[in-house]
Parts: sequence; C-alpha cells; structure tokens
Amino acid sequence: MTKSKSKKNSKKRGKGPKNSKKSQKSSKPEKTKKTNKKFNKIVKDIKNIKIQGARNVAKAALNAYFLKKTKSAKKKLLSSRPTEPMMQKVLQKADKTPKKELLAHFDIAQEEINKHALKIIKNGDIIFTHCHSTNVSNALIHAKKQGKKFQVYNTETRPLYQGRKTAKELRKAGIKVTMFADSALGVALSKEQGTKKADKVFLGADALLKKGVINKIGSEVIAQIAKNNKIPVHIVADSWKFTKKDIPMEQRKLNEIWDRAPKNIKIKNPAFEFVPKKYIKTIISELGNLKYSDFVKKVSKKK
Ligand code: RUB
Repeated sequence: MTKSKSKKNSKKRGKGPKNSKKSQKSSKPEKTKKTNKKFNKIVKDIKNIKIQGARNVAKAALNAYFLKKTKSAKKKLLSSRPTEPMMQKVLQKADKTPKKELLAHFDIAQEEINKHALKIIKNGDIIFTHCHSTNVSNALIHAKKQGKKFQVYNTETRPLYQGRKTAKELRKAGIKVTMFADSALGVALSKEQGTKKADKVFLGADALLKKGVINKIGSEVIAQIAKNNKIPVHIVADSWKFTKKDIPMEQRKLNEIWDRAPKNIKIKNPAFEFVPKKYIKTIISELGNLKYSDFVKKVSKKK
C-alpha cells in the first residue's frame, strides 16, 4: 500500500467511529426536538380547529400521543378539545393497546357503519345532513358506490363552513348535492318554495350521551323541524363516542362570527348543542341500527 493511500484509509478509519459517536450524540436531542415540534403542531391544530370532526381529532391525538407518551402530553391533548369523548377513549386505551390496533378500529367501525347505513338508504331518497362528519360522508359515499340512487341536501354550517367540505366530498363521489344557508334549513326540510321534502336526516355526533347526542350547533333545531315534518333523524356515529361523563359545550372564538366587530356588540359563538334522544329514530353505529335506548344499553356493557 502506498503511503498516501494508507494515510487516506487511516484518516477514514479515524474519522468513522468519531463521527458516528458525534452524530449519535447530536441526533438524539435533534430527534426529540423534531418529535416535540410534531407533537406541538398536532395539539395546536386540534386547538385551532384546523383538525375538525370527532374522528379526525381522535386519530390525530392518538398519533400525537404515540410520539410523546408522557402524562403531561396526555393532559395537553385532553385539554385541547375537552368536548371530544372519542379522543378521551383512545388516549385512555393507548396505554394498554397497540397503536395499530386502535387505528384499525376507526376503519373497522366505519365499514360496519357503512353496511348498516346502506339498509336505511332507499333509492330516490333526499338525505339532509349538517356540518362535516366523516362517519356520515363515508356512509353516503359507500352507498353511492353500492349503486344507491339518492341525493343530499346540506347546510353551509356557519361560522366555519364545514358544509362546503361535505358538499365537495360528496359531489366528488358523484352524489347530487344541494346546499342551503343554515337559516334556510326549514325550507330544506319541508316542501316549500319548490324544494322537495327531505326523506331523512343523517347527523354525525361528537358525543353520545345517555340521554342524547352532542353535535354541531344547529343540530337540535334540525331535529325539531324534522320531527315536526315527520322526517326520521338518524345519528351516524362510531360507538367510541359514547361517554357517561358530562361533556362541556364548546364556546368558540367570537371573531369567527364577526371579525373586528364594533366593541359594544356582544357576540356568542356556541359550537355545539344537545339533541335529546326523543328526536332520534335510529343510531347507526358499528353495533347495528338501534333505537337510542337500546344502543345505550348495548354500549354500556362494552369496555
Ligand atoms: C364537527 C361535527 C361533526 C362531528 C362528527 O364539528 O360536529 O358532526 O364531529 O364527526 P367540528 P365525525 O368541525 O367543529 O369539529 O363523524 O367526523 O367523527
């Protein structure tokens, strides 16, 4: 071996282990920093409603917790949306159950929901929905794929217009969609002004409680008008949204309603409301199509 070659090699040999030790040392804090950044971003996105809908929030929280499995991380996540029992449920299960298994639940439950919803959707139906619910959208898209012929009426869902997301998603799947302003929901639910009456209402849920469900503001009015017009209301929701705890009603930022409003005008922005079980004909969950009280009995037996 020539002198220069052996010098090169010894340099390489000398550099190798030193370098990898150095990179090992610097990579750990770097990795922690990255993980913390990712974790904090998810918490922020949940808090700022960038991540919307019960299922998406629960999934995101689960991913975040598996990045940082500490007590304080769990606390942070739980306080990011205290109104989401499904997130509470998955975080509680996350200490004993593998992430893969928990994530699989969302899809397995949705497949069951789709099958059960299919039995309720009839050809020619006009289905009214509100806000954006992954459980509802997926069930409708599945029914369309199975050849059901129906159309959807939906609301804009002010102040954040989640109805637009629903309309776009359903339209993309080839479903005919007619959107109404929230204040026109009475027209959409009755045979007025040339509108055909809706045949059924599909609502999602954030929380399934013993006496009814919590869903996006406007849901109770919809359920009341539907009942007055003899239109059945079906809740489409994963049973993991069930809780026996009291769930607070979320009040959101006032500038969602009126940015830079004059100072002397009081604004309220309640994001959710309670729909009593008396308005609910069926709950469509992975446990089947059930009367609300039967659902509560069945789900209460589960862990
Ligand atoms: C969303 C909303 C949805 C439920 C159910 O409100 O009220 O109907 O979360 O959704 P927000 P999913 O956008 O304010 O979170 O079926 O996706 O779990």
